[in-house]
Amino acid sequence: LDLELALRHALEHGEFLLYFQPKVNLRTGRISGAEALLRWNRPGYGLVFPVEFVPVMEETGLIVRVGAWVIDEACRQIAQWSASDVGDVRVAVNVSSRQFVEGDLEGEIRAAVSRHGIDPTLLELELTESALMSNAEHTIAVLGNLKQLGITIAIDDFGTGYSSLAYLKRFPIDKLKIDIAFVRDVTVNPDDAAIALAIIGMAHSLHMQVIAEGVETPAQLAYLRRHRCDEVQGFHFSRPLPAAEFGEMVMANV
Ligand code: G
Ligand code: G
Ligand code: MN
Ligand code: NA
Repeated sequence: LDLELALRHALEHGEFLLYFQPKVNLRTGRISGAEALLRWNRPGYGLVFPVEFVPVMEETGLIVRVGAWVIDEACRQIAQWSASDVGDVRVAVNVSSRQFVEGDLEGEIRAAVSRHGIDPTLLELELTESALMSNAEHTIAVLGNLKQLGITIAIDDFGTGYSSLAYLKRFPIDKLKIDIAFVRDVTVNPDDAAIALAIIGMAHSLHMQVIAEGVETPAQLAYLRRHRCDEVQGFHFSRPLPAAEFGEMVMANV
């Protein structure tokens, strides 16, 4: 309860901020965008990570309002970078299941895109399988409208949720994000390798892109590149960074 109050206070007093972790295009070797990751600069505690507070926000429903703030803040940052020497950066935002089901995602995105005057193709959403599976008609309608706007739709933690592969055919999905659980041992565990390769092959056959998360070693990177994974993200390249540091990394990454 104390934590819930503190989180409401945090939203009203601007204690949340976004960090940005680079995504790298394996064909060009260049930074292709970033995942925005929520942080809480809690007075007296320092920087608090999502694992400590996102579950509470999910339980209390506060994630719906904080999620709207994340979208607005991501668009504000995209606009700031576009107007600077950093240039256009595609930013992926995590959307929780409750935010997708209970919130007005489409309305919030339209409002944020127009408020900050950004190109909507610079915005990407990372949705989990569970968010999409709760109401198929709602999912089809919302994703269809977002896609028309030019938003990229990615499935986060792919392969770890409860879902049906049929939804890949029914929903307008652009990208699958291979969960870290299959990436960690991809070069040493044949089962993980088989799953990762199956995801890459299926994604490409369905004309979707594929990104691997949690890439930490040169061996994982080489394996994923050899097997035509499109993008990678992970500590091998960079931890999540404050916006200013991410901008410098982009400018250095000619
Ligand atoms: O940043 P970190 O690696 O600690 O993130 C841990 C988890 O928190 C990830 O699963 C990530 O999806 C989730 N998370 C981070 N930022 C957000 C956010 O803005 N909204 C939601 N719903 N989840 C987030
Ligand atoms: O579930 P989601 O994909 O949103 O999770 C993102 C989380 O993964 C963040 O907490 C981020 O810090 C973490 N992360 C990013 N890269 C790596 C990595 O290379 N290794 C590990 N162990 N975690 C990572
Ligand atoms: Mn994510
Ligand atoms: Na993940």
